[in-house]
Amino acid sequence: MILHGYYRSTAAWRVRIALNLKGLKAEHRFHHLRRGEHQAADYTRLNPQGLLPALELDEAGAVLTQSLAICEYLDETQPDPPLLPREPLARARVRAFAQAIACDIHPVQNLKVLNRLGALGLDGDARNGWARDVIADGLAACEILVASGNGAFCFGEGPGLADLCLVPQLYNAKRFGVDLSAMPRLQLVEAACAELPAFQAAAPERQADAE
Ligand SMILES: N[C@@H](CCC(=O)N[C@@H](CS)C(=O)NCC(=O)O)C(=O)O
Repeated sequence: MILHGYYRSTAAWRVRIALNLKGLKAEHRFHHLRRGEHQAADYTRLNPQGLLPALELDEAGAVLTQSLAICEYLDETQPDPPLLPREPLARARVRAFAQAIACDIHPVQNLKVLNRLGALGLDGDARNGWARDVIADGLAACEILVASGNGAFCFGEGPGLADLCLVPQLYNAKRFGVDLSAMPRLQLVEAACAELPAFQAAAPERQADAE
């Protein structure tokens, strides 16, 4: 498999964690986001959205896009250890948490949105303030979604889809200066994930293209 990513792409980071949790190897190809390499024709042929990540499978010509779809594909083809619980209600709760981040927080603070805000006249401070506010609002809701849990991870005693979305999003939260003090449960989960080699090896600073 070939994973197309960038060290600081939080969506690619989710897939790196999933691959590591499953013990799956992939070749890594890097596309520099700030230099716009994800918009080059040889990449948009793979992902017409021009977004990272994309996963080229060993099956000739098969390419997967969208990090959550990729993680669920990996979970279905390599079920052990599971990224989702088996029971439907519990599965729906984990997916809801993951989507709260991947569908409702991350896209609003994504590079192309910040660039567009810049083009509309917002200066750097205002753009960063935008990102900080949307991440803070979204993560405050995430804290409530997992507040009643008492496992080490978002939903129980093992890491899964929710955790692999949370950790990269917390990294972005810190980058943009979000105050996490009112989110103790999210911070505990982050600390538990940080103990695991699968999360450690997926961290941006451990990637070959890290700057
Ligand atoms: N929903 C997509 C989001 C992918 C995405 O937005 N990736 C970012 C990097 S984290 C990207 O490629 N951004 C390029 C841009 O904003 O121009 C997924 O989960 O895969």
